[in-house]
Amino acid sequence: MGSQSDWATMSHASETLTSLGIVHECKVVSAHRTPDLLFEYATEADTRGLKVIIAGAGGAAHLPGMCAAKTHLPVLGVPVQSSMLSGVDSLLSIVQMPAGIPTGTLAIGKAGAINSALMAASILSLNDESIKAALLSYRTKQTDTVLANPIPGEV
Ligand code: RP5
Repeated sequence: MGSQSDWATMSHASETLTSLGIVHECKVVSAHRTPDLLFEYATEADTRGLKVIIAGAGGAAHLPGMCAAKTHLPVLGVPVQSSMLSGVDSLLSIVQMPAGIPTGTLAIGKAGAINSALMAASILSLNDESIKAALLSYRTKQTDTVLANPIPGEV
């Protein structure tokens, strides 16, 4: 994520990954404040064994796009809700990548953070049966919870 202030949002991605048993690391790497670290992180990601990168950032959110420019690994961008423009600035900064360097863009805020983890799990499940089982179990539990909780008074 681009700042410690993004952790309130991105912790939801981390918690979801943990609940699925997916080993991961959480780091602050800023496209603006630590650009050399970002280049190093993205350039070395593949050889370090990373498979998917989730990049959460707010405002002029260059982090996912710049990260994707320096690695062929899938980069999932989470627009963090900003105080001035409610995250619409973050969303547009991440989603409108010119052709050639893609970023997968999730929803603004908590929902996007959770879904970034589920999307990462979906990608990893293509080559990992235990993650596939964990993801299917997560979805089944979610469905069962909805079905077990009808609108009060309308059972
Ligand atoms: C972005 O600037 C970060 O991703 C964060 O969402 C935003 C504000 O950062 P702080 O000023 O709170 O550190 O780079």
